[in-house]
Amino acid sequence: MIISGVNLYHVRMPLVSPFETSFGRIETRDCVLVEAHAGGLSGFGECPADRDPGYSYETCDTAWHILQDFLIPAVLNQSLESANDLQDRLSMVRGHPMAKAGLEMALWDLLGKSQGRSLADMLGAVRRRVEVGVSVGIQASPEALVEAVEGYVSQGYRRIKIKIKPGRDVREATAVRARLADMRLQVDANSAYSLESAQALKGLDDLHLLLIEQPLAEDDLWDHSRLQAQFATPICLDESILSERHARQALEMGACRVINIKPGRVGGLSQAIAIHDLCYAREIPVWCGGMLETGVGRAANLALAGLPGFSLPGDISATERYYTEDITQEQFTLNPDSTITIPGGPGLGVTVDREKLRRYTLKKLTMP
Ligand code: NPQ
Ligand code: MG
Repeated sequence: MIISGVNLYHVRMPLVSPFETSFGRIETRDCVLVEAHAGGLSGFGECPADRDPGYSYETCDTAWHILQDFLIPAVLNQSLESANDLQDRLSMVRGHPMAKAGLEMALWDLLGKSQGRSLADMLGAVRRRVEVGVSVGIQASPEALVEAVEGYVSQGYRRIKIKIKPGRDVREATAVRARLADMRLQVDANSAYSLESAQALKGLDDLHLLLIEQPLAEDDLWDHSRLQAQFATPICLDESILSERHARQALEMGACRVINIKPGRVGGLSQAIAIHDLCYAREIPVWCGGMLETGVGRAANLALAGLPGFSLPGDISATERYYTEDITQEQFTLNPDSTITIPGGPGLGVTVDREKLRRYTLKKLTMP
């Protein structure tokens, strides 16, 4: 497979409602879409960097620069038979995992289309539908949060994650638990606490949560291991885990008991699979995170979550939870059992709607 050309699209899509986390609030979602051409086929990938460096240091503009000036030149007109071939070509770029992940995903889509195989099949998925939950942003009050959560429960979601930050944590989680005694419930702090300020979270330990996600800084495995020793509830790491090596070290250190896997954060689907395989062999539960993806990234997340070790519901909600209209012809819907069906067509199994892509594109680049 020889990639003869690549298009980049900086896309901005309006959200159904604002999404607030400990690092900020957004009303529109930006991302970079990568379209790679080979042998008359076109493959799409999604780089889930945001406009601002809140979740990670990468932004749409840094990803654009790294893709345009380093990653795409390294793969154009090279013979690539696998994601590993591609990653070998990209290994001279330090960091920038989301930029790499977008390009790798486009290659997987091309490989699948050329072989007539679905991504789920190529990755080793063992199911056709995956259990999913919903991530609920910080709301104006605990009452407003309970109301928002109940709305999602009535739509059929059977696992709820609430975003927390200092001062907006135990009271919020307690209010949701009081209303939903048996709901699978978890919280995500997006790195907003220190070992000291996280003492305020002790009350969470009585709420039968599935997990507490990323309470401390992304570069702080050690304090996570000290915090985990103080909590019965499993700590789950998200931002801290950028590679299989990080995952192994975090587990060996006791910094977490669960891992959230996102292809973008770890540099691509191939590294996501490596982390899955490590955790599966050690019987460590993993689940697929979400980055408010378009239909392109959502399709890849669904295929990944089909692997056998994904034993907890993913942050892969129905399209309508985030967008009134997506740039793919396919819109993902929630099945009555809180699952979403993995696409079965070749590659990602989605078709980008060219007219909608044009409508939401701020900037386009064609290489060479
Ligand atoms: C998480 N995702 O698990 C992330 C947070 C996240 C679904 O909670 C723009 C603005 C992009 C905010 C991507 C969910 C974002 C964002 C991810 C938040 O930590
Ligand atoms: Mg998270």
